[in-house]
Amino acid sequence: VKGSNGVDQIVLRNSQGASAKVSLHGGQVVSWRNDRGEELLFASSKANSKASKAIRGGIPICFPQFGNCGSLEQHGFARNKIWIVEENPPSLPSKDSRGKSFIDLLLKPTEEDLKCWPHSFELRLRVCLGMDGNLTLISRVRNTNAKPFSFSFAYHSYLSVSDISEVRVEGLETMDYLDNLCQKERFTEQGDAITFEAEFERVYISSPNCVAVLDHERKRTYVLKKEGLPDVVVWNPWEKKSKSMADLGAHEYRQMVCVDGAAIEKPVTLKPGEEWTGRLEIIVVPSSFCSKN
Ligand code: TA6
Repeated sequence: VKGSNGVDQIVLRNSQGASAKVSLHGGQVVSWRNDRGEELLFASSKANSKASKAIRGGIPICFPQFGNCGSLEQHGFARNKIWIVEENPPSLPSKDSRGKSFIDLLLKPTEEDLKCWPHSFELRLRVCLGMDGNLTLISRVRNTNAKPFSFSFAYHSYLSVSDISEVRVEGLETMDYLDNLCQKERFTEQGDAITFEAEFERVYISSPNCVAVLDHERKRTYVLKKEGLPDVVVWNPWEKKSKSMADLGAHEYRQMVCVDGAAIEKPVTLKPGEEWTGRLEIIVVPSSFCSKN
């Protein structure tokens, strides 16, 4: 199908009626619906889908840089490029394909890209929709260069929530984090779940491989399971920052929370020929809001 920006999108479906939509623009998952057709990812009503920038929402791929800590544009260039469908990618473990509906996308740098980031690479993304409606993203970065290079990576996942004040994030208790709102100063999370009362932007480092995002009102929990992604970014812009974002409705910050599987604090370094894999599986479970366990 064609996206509103005129770029092709691939629709994955499973036999239960769940679906996911992936745009060749940025290799971005732009929609993920459960078997009742409910949208599980946030999509801004003001997403400026014509511009070359990422659509506000879904799961933009931040590569080879996260944020603006580097010489490239914010969150790197991968999310602003047109990817291609790869028919026969190098094989992946069968757990990432058996019984699933999936698509393989590939991004390689153009001569232009090599001028601003002089490292040749292959970035492969497999998006899988399981029989159970779970969404799995597997990214592989291969160094096809003659020299080592380092990069940061994040699945910038905009989860759809009923209201941010009803959301808790569990699994990051006692973890160290860098607070991006105060010059990335390092703190340690106190012992309880994360809740939201104001702008929030933290990078939890060396975090556990399983994080839960509980939405009280919808009795829904997103469980994020990750491999190769040691860090977790948790972000909500809140009201003031939202007003400065042209492609986000003034009050839409209340319907979203970003919880990103990422590799940021310690960038990944690849020698020539080496390959890195970052795998994120998001499972949605009905949750009676069992606060502690
Ligand atoms: O994840 C947090 C963050 O770095 C925020 O600072 C905010 O900039 C957000 O990402 C979205 O970035 P974008 O370039 O998509 O507007």
